[in-house]
Amino acid sequence: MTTGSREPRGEGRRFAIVVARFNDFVTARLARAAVATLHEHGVAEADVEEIAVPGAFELPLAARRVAASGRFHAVICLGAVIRGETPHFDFVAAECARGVADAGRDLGLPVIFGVLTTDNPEQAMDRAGGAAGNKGRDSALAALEMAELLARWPEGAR
Ligand code: INI
Repeated sequence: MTTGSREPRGEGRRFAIVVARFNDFVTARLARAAVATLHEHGVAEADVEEIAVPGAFELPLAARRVAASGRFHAVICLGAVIRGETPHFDFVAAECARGVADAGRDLGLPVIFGVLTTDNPEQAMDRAGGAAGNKGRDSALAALEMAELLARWPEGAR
């Protein structure tokens, strides 16, 4: 038997969306889709809070603080790291991915990695409502599903 829902409901649950301003021509589209998806699944307007940070590198610290507040059932991190001429991309992308994963594990809360890492702006736009879907929507669905899963599997004694 497999449990877990592809159509998770969000009534009564609260979500934070931490979104990087860097490459906001992409990240604004991710955030819009994430908010819309949460509402489509029953999350009330007052139960979604958007928090902006300068860039993807700042997502882990902000997500950790927001998750630690105890006010949310999941935190969704959104960003777009687009490869340039320098190795900066690799540092930002790697630190962001590791930091977001650590925040979720350390705090025992779903902290969703909705950060695009692409070679160019076209690939990013494709994944922000273009031909390849919208990472913001996918991230909201992951947050809803994980919030539901953790409600079903509360922390045990060990
Ligand atoms: N931040 C991003 O979110 N995406 C990028 O593509 C990016 N690049 O390529 O530089 C980026 N850099 C800024 C970084 O996230 C920090 O905000 C900055 O280094 C200050 O700590």
